[in-house]
Amino acid sequence: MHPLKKIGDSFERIPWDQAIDEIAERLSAIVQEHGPRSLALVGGGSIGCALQGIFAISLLRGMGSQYFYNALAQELTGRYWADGKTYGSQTLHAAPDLDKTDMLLIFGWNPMMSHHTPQARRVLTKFAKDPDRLLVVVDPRVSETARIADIHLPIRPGTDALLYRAMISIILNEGWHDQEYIEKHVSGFESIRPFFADFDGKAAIEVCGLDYRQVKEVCRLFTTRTSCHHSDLGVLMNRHSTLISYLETVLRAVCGRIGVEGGNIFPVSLRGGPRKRNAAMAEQESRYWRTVATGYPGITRVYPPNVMPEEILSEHPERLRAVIVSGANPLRSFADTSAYEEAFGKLDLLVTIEVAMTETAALSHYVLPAMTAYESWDAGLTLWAGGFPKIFMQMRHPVVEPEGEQIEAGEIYLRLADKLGMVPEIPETLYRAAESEDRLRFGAALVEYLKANPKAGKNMPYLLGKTLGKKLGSVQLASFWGALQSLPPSSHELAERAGFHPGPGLGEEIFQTILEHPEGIWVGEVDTRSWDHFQALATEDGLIHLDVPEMAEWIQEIDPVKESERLELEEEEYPFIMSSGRHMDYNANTQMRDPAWNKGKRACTAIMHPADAEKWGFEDGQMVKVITEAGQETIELQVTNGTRPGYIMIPHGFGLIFQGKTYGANANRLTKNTHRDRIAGTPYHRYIRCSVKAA
Ligand SMILES: Nc1nc2c(c(=O)[nH]1)N[C@H]1C(S)=C(S)[C@@H](COP(=O)(O)OP(=O)(O)OC[C@H]3O[C@@H](n4cnc5c(=O)[nH]c(N)nc54)[C@H](O)[C@@H]3O)O[C@H]1N2
Ligand SMILES: Nc1nc2c(c(=O)[nH]1)N[C@H]1C(S)=C(S)[C@@H](COP(=O)(O)OP(=O)(O)OC[C@H]3O[C@@H](n4cnc5c(=O)[nH]c(N)nc54)[C@H](O)[C@@H]3O)O[C@H]1N2
Ligand SMILES: [Mo]
Repeated sequence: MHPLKKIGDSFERIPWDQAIDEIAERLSAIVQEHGPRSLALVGGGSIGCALQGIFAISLLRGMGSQYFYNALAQELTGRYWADGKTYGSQTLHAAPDLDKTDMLLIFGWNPMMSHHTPQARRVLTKFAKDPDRLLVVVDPRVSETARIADIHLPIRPGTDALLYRAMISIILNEGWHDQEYIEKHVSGFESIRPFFADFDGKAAIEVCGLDYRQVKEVCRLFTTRTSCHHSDLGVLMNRHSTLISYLETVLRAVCGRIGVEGGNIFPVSLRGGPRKRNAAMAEQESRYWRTVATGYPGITRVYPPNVMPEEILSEHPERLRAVIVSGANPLRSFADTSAYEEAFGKLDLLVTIEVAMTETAALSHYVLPAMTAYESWDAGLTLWAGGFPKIFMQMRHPVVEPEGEQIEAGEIYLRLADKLGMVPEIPETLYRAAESEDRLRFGAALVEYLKANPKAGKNMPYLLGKTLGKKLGSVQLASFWGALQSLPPSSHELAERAGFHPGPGLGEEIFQTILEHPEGIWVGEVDTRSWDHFQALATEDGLIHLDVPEMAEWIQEIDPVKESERLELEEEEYPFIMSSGRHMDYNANTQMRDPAWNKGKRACTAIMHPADAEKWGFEDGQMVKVITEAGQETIELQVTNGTRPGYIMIPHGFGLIFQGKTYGANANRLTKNTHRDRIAGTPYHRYIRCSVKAA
């Protein structure tokens, strides 16, 4: 509820001004002495609370640093990398067209529990019940989504790369691919074809523990129906993650399923417009940094949390020394808690902006209290995520007053930036215009000011925060208004179809309407009659590029003999495979801190198959010790056929300390931060070798 400063071993309450002054002073001293590479930002917004992000990143960049670490690089950056190579932009992602498809093929995705698509349970249940539609789930266990599927392929954990290579090879060998589509929309097909021509698909599918005829039938269905495909953490947080993302694009492309109705389509956002030629392939340009000790690039300019402990503990002169954390809890969310504890202990400055006294906050030099999602104007992914054909937008209103001195996270960054001298001089006229009831007048004054001071545009969020933010009572809301004033021309047509009036007043009209509708609005619509999905591609030639040299060597490693050798090698020391991060009704990342939420539930258990329990002599309800390369944790055992033999699952988001007491096991005491993807640095949380002993 109040800014806190660590003095000795405990925290003392200090006034806001003192906190801002001291932090600004220490930040600038560290950057002056060790260079901007010594500073990193972590998080920059939590799920559902994204508006502070633009302020946080502006502060980081204003200090000259590029080191933005975020959970996206715990899951999606490998896929973004592959999208960049094949579609020409790391921000173009093809989503399943659930409305129009009649077959959905899923790998490693459990939306019945993760709700990772709007109205997941309703949409998926309806889909599964429809006799004309087919749901196929590839998952090692009978997941809640596999349970309602028409076909379930119970794949051996960690072997999806083999299965994808086998499926593509079956499709090409049978001649089931879409030659006409390939000729029209794909480049590099002939050069990658040999990777699949002589591949022993039968042997591969055997290693995957699947039935060859059934897989072949799924291939036939996928190539003959109006099909689409989706995958998620089960493969993203697994062996060969980035390669798998690439193979998925190959599979969809050779089957002609990208950019077609009922296939995988590109959602459209008001901000992006239909064609977003985005050259954000930062890792290829020398002006974008790599991490100094581990040499990882920022994909979509996001760096992988997995390397942060090494970046702090390194002897490199430009190693990380100061970290600002906001809307994230690295000490529980990021892999390898022990490595993080050691690393964060070595920082010269750790500042955490939070709504709770988290494990990360407890280690910090300063803790700054942010308003929660209930106290401030904020929005999540629904703000700019886009849709197809209808585009949704929502801004949440504050519904309660904070009881302490909390302010918006965006404002905390603004105050720091101001103290650090990053906010341009603002003339009285602009302040006065902001006070007027007529926002159009403010808009005109702003345009005048920017004409005279073109460089000030760089600090837009701060400029808006300090002027309009005062009038609106929210710097975050002011920054959103600003973003709506600079919509690209393409957005006007989209918005017109949702009943808005194109022209200079559009941004203001949308802003007003959103304020009047806290439940969200349809803000735009794509005209599907004239819409060409291939307009969205950002490659120079407008084709999907399958020839990706970085993938060539990696694909050839995916061979049934080599893969089964690798898989068996580890089995002796660590007989179990663990999935660290089971999603269920009782967790939401690390956000459920008060154990009262899960009172009377078996919320934090390790689930094990009855056959394993019998083999190892375990009983339901007993405490067990799970041991990995990284460490060990004690957890309650739950025996259930929700998992498969040899495969245990534990949830993440537990092991949280609430009022001095720890509840449940910390999944990330068991994950090793070096166990990561070679390109993206993302963790293998769905494939961790472990042993289980009675505690
Ligand atoms: N209840 C709840 N919902 C959440 C969250 C939460 O903490 N709790 N977190 C949210 C967040 S941040 C995210 S990113 C999403 C993620 O949501 P999802 O991507 O749906 O992730 P998971 O729930 O991990 O589901 C992954 C599935 O992959 C399967 N799997 C494991 N290993 C393999 C494998 O080797 N191959 C294949 N093919 N499948 C495998 C698992 O059995 C599991 O059923 O969930 C969001 N929703
Ligand atoms: N072992 C293992 N670890 C995992 C995963 C896994 O499957 N297994 N999943 C990973 C995934 S997919 C993700 S996305 C990450 C997520 O991990 P993080 O990025 O750490 O995010 P969260 O746990 O969602 O929330 C972090 C913090 O945000 C704070 N918070 C909530 N609202 C606000 C707000 O309005 N303002 C501010 N400033 N703070 C707020 C909460 O108090 C919480 O401490 O975890 C990853 N960690
Ligand atoms: Mo996530």
